[in-house]
Amino acid sequence: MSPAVRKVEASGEGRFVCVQWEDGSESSYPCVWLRDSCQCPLCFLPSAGARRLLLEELDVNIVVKQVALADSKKISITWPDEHTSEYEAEWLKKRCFSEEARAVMRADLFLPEHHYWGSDLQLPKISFEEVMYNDESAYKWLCTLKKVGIVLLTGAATRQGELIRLGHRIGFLRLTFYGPTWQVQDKADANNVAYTTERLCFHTDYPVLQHPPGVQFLHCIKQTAAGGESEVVDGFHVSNKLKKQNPEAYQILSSTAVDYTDVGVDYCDFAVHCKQRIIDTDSRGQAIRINYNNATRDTVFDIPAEKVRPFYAALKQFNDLLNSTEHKFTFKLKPGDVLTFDNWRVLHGRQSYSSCSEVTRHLEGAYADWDVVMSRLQLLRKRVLNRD
Ligand code: OGA
Ligand code: NM2
Ligand code: ZN
Ligand code: ZN
Repeated sequence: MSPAVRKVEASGEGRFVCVQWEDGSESSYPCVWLRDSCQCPLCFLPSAGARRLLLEELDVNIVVKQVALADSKKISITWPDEHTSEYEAEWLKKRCFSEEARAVMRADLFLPEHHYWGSDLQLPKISFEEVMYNDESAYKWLCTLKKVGIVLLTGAATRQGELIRLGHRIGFLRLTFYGPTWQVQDKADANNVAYTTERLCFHTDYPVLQHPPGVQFLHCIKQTAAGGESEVVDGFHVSNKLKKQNPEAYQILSSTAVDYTDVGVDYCDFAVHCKQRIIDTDSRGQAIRINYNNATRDTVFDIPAEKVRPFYAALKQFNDLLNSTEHKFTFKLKPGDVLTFDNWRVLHGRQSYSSCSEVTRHLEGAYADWDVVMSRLQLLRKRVLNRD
């Protein structure tokens, strides 16, 4: 049910407009924001859903000249220059500046809720073809990917090209120097440690890029009989643990800029360098992105000599926690499995397998950006929940 307005009036010497709702609650809107958000065709371009009004034209000290109820579902404001603006009740209510209303909007837009996990992970599984053709399944997939950080899609065809299809399902894949999709196989003169039969310890992919891929897909096309098991761990959960158990190590890993490097030839030739903090945090000190691949961590290390050993000690502590049986989850991909996970949150690894003259193990991999995945998630949500 859309909200109705009981009363509207200017307050704070005309600097605010106060709306009293039928349910007795109140919302107060700053005039500068109301003027800036005018929805009239001069100020707003509906076809783009974007503001036409230029900041040059906005008076930050603006006050209302007159405010009135057009009807119970709409208020109208006249500004000192006689420009008039109308605002729908529902539109206003959603944009209420109260702490609670902003929290609701934030949750709707960014789905920040995380379900942390350890070795007890119940790996979420959904059928690959259902995700391809059914919007509810696709919505479920992306919601779970955001919340849990990992989902296994099952029953894909065991041939290359399935990730291209999955990319089209969300929008598009992220191209990198390793190509639009890439083949994880034992290769002669491997240009990456992933393209050998060696063990890969817990890592996130591609911290050498300024904006590392947010989401990773690994499609198992062929699996070796012995070895090659996958390991995953919830990097946010482990970071929280580290912060509690060893605040000093957390402080070092969340503040030290670590050099990464990747030089070689694949999709094209490349020589990439980047500085990343291994635990990237937000303004409240909460981990928001793990940037850790021990293989591409540079031998160039641009920090003072006396800080080097403490850094390694901190990294060891983090690595030990990642590898603890309490935190890591081990499983083995089967042909037709597509592992999808949050590459900013979940660290992954694999056990070694024996080398052989023929190819015994083959995964096809691809990346997507969180921007693209979240965009598809929002569109699917509207469609599935039949809103807007
Ligand atoms: C990779 C990787 C995992 C595997 O290619 O970056 O982590 O199981 N591969 O081979
Ligand atoms: N591959 C799998 O950071 C990395 O080098 C991750 C990337 C080669 C595309 C590996
Ligand atoms: Zn206007
Ligand atoms: Zn990897």
